Amino acid sequence: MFKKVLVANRGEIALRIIRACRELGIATVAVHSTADVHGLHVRFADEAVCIGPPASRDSYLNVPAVLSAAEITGADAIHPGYGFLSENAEFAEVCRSCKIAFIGPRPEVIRLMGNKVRAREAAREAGLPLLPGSPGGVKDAEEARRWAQEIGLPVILKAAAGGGGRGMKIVRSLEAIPGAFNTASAEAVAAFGNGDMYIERYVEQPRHIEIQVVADEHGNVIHLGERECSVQRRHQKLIEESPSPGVSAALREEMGRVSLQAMRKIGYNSLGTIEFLMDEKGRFYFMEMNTRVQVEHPVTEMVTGFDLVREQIRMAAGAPLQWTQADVVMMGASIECRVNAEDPVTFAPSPGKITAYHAPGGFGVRVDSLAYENYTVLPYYDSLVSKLIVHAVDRPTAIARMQRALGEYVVQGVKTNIPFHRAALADDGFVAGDYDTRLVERLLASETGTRRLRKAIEETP
Ligand code: MV4
Repeated sequence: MFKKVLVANRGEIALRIIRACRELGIATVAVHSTADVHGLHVRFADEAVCIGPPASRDSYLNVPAVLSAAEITGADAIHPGYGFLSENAEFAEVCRSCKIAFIGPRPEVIRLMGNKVRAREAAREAGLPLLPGSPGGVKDAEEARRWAQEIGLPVILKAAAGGGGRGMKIVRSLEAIPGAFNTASAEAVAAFGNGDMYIERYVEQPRHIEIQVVADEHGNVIHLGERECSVQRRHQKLIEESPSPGVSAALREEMGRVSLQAMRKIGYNSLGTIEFLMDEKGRFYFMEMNTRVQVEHPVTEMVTGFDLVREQIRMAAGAPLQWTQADVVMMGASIECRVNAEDPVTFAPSPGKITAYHAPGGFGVRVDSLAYENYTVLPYYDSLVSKLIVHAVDRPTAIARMQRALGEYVVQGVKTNIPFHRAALADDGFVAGDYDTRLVERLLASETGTRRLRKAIEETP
């Protein structure tokens, strides 16, 4: 097992990783920017190294600074968390050449999944269902137009280097293809330095459902069911749950089966998530693969009892998985609300000092948070203050428990989206489990939704 792990991240996920290391008897090193000296990860780690000024590119994304911190402290592994360097294949390669273990899959796999055209090809070869689309990239607007005619409208143009919703254009008429292709490709060049595009049939009103997979270096592969991630705004997830109310036991079995088969074909060995789009008929299609631990991993942990971060670390050290697929039983229902320091109506970030703080607790409540009273939410990083996670015997009980926990939560001094969560959990579609990726938009456009939101804002201390 590793002796010392450097945690190349901040906030709640850095704490999550430090906690897992402590339980495994592994020493920890925090790295932090000058702005993060008062961060809980700095206090909770055994050692801390300042790696640069506040801006992420100068600190948490600064590869030489992170590696120097690992060398100086004698860390034998680096956990990248999510975001930052977590899906940077070059970083994983440099770790390898420095003989420091990167806690994640091999750099080649990170690179493969980072290129959405190559990931799509790999997924097809591995037997995952795909939407009709170009087998490789489309090199120009004319080729895109030919594919659109073949596939049928509407179509979506996506950047090979994109992901997470960046560099996409929906096209509903053939005439609109050249303009859309050229704009999207130019945007992709500006954003990622790569203008390669591909094209697929566009699914209206999809659900976003992802399968958690776990694969060790000894050929053992299991899946831990799905997470429903359709409650999102501008590609920022707000509420996630497991199991998905839109996935039957038979569908879960099928999605799990094809996911395991694909992971074996790819030779994957770490934690991973396969993202699928699901249409209104319950058909599912490969979208992307994430090679990191995800923000929403706790809902899977709560329903399966499987400690994802612990196992991710153990597997990176070469330990065999101690679970077989038969050990995976999904029990009850879990929901996560991402509590952000932001305006509940406009979603504008609201950094500043938390002047009063009381986190909820009680049966079935978990809070993964960076916050404490007098902590200052910084403007340099994402606005996630806490993940409030509940687990209950069934979905209606989980919703009631989440409403109860949100009602206990006191965060003063900054605005939070707690009122938004209260309104979303009361939404008829959400309660019925009958919703898709338009839920947030629909809620904010509806009379009932905005009335609930206003009322929740009034009732929030
Ligand atoms: C799509 C799609 C519909 N059809 N692809 C958004 C994130 C990126 N990973 C891909 N995304 C989408 N791809 C096809 N062929 C709709 C989306 C999409 C979406 C997906 C998941 C969650 C929220 C979303 C919101 C808008 C669009």
